Amino acid sequence: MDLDLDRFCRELPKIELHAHLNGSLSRSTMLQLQRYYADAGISDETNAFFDEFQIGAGDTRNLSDCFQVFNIAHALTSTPETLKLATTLTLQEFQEDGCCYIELRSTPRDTSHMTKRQYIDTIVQAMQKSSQSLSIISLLIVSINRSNSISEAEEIADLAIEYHKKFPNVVVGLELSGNPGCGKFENFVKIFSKTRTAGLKVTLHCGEISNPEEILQMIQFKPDRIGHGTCIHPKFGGTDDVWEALCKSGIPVEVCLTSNVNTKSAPDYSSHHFKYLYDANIPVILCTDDKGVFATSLSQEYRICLDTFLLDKVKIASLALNAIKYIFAEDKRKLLSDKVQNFIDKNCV
Ligand code: 6MZ
Repeated sequence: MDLDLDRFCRELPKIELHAHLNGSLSRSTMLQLQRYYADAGISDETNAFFDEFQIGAGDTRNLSDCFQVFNIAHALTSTPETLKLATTLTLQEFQEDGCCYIELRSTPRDTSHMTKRQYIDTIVQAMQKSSQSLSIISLLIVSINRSNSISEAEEIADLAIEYHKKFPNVVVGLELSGNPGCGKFENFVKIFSKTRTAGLKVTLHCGEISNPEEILQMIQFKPDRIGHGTCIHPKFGGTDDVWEALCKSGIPVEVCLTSNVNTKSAPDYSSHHFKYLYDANIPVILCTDDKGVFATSLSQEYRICLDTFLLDKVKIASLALNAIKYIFAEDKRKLLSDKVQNFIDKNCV
């Protein structure tokens, strides 16, 4: 390993635009959360499943299996106190990894200790508090799970609108995620149209499995970004039509290399669809997806990308610089661009 490049990827100020809170919990964060439950006398019942949380390289589980592991994290973030701690520790870890801006996403859920409203409120508070001690800029994208009922999704969307009005600099978007084999985008279109009219940005998990009809509906909806885009190119289960639609749309794609490889959505790094997106000049943003589950970090994703696709320092740093064009906090673009450009000027001679 070239240590110099490792350090370059770590110190490069990076932008994270696709990270699910409960998939991002590190082992050390989970241990702290467990300790909290033990001290509070609440049984969390996660001990037996702890080792199942991580889906590392070579794991036999695939994409549809991976959705079960989030229950383990959910058992550890079921109270306002632990959700707050999980948010704070996760933001800290992203900062330590050289990330200067993050749009963290999470699905509000009712638990026996809090409501969906308290769930959003807790994360917003944790982000505001963290901004006093951390330099990383953090914002929240509220998630709807494809398995949510329509009435549940409406409730979440209304809360997202309410919190966007109260905290426009924190709650910035709504996204659709969850097991791509469940639910249909068309059932959620009205909800996303309503939140968009209210000023929230939209990002959609799109084409995680082959479903050209839905991919086309999503592209025609013109989201601000899409996540994954795995099965859009004809080589990966897409069609010429959907690929052409994506190319014409200019919609940026949040790419999660290790997540796709570890869930076997991509056979290996070198045949990952990143190459096709990049070569077609479709804007790509390197992201982690679930750094805890997939045992990765944002700097590791940059390093893997550099090695696999033989990019040089300027090209890899340009990925971070270009990502800034697609962040939802438009007022932060100048500040962040100056920061990344400064780093490039100093380190890419
Ligand atoms: C689709 C995913 C995902 O929201 O509880 N999630 N949805 N595809 C993926 N690729 C692997 N990874 C995570 O974080 C966990 C939730 O994020 C979504 C799932 O709905 C999962 O339950 P939060 O913070």
